[in-house]
Amino acid sequence: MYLSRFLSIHALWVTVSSVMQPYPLVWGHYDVCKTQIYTEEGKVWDYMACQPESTDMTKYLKVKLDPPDITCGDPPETFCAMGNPYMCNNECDASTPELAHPPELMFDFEGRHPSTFWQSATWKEYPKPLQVNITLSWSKTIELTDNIVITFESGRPDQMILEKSLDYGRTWQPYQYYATDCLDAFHMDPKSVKDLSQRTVLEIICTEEYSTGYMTNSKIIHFEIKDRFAFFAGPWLRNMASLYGQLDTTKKLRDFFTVTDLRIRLLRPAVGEIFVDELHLARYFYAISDIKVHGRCKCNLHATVCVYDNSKLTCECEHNTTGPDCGKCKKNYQGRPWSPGSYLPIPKGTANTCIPSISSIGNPPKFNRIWPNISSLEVSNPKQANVCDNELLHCQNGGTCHNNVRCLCPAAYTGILCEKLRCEEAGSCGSDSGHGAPPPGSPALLLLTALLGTASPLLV
Ligand SMILES: [Ca+2]
Repeated sequence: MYLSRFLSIHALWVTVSSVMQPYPLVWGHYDVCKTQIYTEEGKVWDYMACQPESTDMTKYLKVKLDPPDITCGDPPETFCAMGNPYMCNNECDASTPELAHPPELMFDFEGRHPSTFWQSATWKEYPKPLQVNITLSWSKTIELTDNIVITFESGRPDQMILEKSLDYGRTWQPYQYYATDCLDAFHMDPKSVKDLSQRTVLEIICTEEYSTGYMTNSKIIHFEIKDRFAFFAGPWLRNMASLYGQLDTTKKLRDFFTVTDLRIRLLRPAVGEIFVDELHLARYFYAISDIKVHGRCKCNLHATVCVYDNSKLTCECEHNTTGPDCGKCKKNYQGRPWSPGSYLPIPKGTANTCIPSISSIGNPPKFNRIWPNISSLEVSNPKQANVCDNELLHCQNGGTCHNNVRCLCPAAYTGILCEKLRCEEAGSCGSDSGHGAPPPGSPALLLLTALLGTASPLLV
């Protein structure tokens, strides 16, 4: 039944798409962009952002440890139970599969008992710090869509930093600090993600929530993606349109959830007491049984498919775009500057399809330069005369904010924030709309709205 429903939706969508033929540049390839979602009705297509499905990204990463020989078992060694220094009958031996704890055991299927885990050598060189960097690399920009979850087999570390890179590991920036005592470890006041707000959502915090040593039963550390989404989409993430609207217009927010690499810097193992027990250093080590990273290939809203071929992730770009992230227009399709597609569904969003180059279409594309009435804005916002910014005043429909004083609109749009269709102003929508979206009340749009919103009886 679900399949037939899907086919019905798809057949109707094809019909809708054909009705929309007068709007080829905006709509032309946008209808290929759909994602599968699970609803009470089963699995259906959701025609929203043009992006690959979110998935378990640990299947596609490469892991690197630094120092490279930090994994236990070479030479074999005995370690003690964390809570009991006299229980030292555990053995790590890299040459015996049953006693080895290599890094790949952080990413294997969990669910069996006992769990499988990577383990470091013990802190036998104390007081020299026992520090390990675990680097996860995708060689591709990805967007995180769910919490990063690290499950420790031993106690959670006293000090740890989660870092990210956006340039394949050349430069790094902190994502979150974790410590039993943030002030002592990092000179930062402890905070929880729940202390943040829409305005401060990008703040890098130090949290003490997950660093309570080995005395607690919980072995899990989170990097909270969903709590950050919730500042825009509500506590149950029901208002995703609001989040998508923010992502469309705020590059910093998009970049925040984007990474090419992650690095877990383990700086001090769980000690559990104020002093390290120097007589039993085999109690102190790191062990991680599982790391979860959920996300999707970043294709700049120009692809629904990301392929893994030759150990490499690549977007299958639509909309006449190209590059590993669909980050530029194809040759001969540079008729207007490249821009990402939009997260927001049609009609608010646009595919921002790359159009044929000037030489092949005759007329150069024009961007409207809007010079808004600054003084009138100053009245409502005396401290800040911004017409647009990346926080609250967003240029719409693919417009870009220039120096906070004007929106540069795509050719089909006008208005201070590019909110109006140019053809609407001219009263010519429908007659010559090669560069525009259909007017809000057009039959095509009404049919689409009915289809996706309220027409469920049609699909039974
Ligand atoms: Ca495991």
